[in-house]
Amino acid sequence: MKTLSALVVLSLAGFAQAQPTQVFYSNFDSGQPAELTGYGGLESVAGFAGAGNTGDTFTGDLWRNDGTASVKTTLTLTNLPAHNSVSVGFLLAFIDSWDSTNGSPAPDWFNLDIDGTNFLQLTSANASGNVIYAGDQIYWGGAGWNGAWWDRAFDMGNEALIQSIPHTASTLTLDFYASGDGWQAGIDESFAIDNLEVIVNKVPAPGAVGALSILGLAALRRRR
Ligand SMILES: [Ca+2]
Ligand SMILES: [Ca+2]
Ligand SMILES: [Ca+2]
Repeated sequence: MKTLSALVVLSLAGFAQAQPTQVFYSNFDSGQPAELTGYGGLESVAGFAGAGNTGDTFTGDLWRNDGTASVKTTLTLTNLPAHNSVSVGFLLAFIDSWDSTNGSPAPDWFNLDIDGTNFLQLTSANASGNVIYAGDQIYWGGAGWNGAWWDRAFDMGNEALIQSIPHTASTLTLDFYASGDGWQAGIDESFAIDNLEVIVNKVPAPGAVGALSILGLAALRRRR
């Protein structure tokens, strides 16, 4: 009976799937979302238009931050429903002459902090250097900003570092900013985001799974 009980618990635990709820989404095509504050502004996606994966491509406008190091774009969410973890997705563009971590002047970094803790620190070699974020690259070409430099973009929706992050607080803050001793900002280097999405995941509490297990075991007992 102990073996059977363990099997029932295991099989029912499989049903305790995370239930996702989208708590924020913006494609930046109808103005600045109220939840977004700080530095930056709306601009046309220009040559990035259509780049991306099915159903998740650059369209209309994006949000570009061409500020100096550590000048932040901030998303603040409040009154989140009960949850155990959070997942973040967005399209990320490295615009103009990024110099990687080993070009000149370098390093150039894109950062994402979640509730004040750094989760992403990424770079791109658009003009010099050779270290490039090894993510889901969706664009490499001249998208139409300043100078002859090519621009690069990634779909961050499958980046494991920002999926199912343990989180239970009712508020969430995302800070997007550049940094690094080589950061030149302005028309030299900037970044942009589009299709920003935040999902909270709710996994049923262990108590709920336990109750289900007892019910399942009782059902099995009746069938024997
Ligand atoms: Ca857009
Ligand atoms: Ca540069
Ligand atoms: Ca630089």
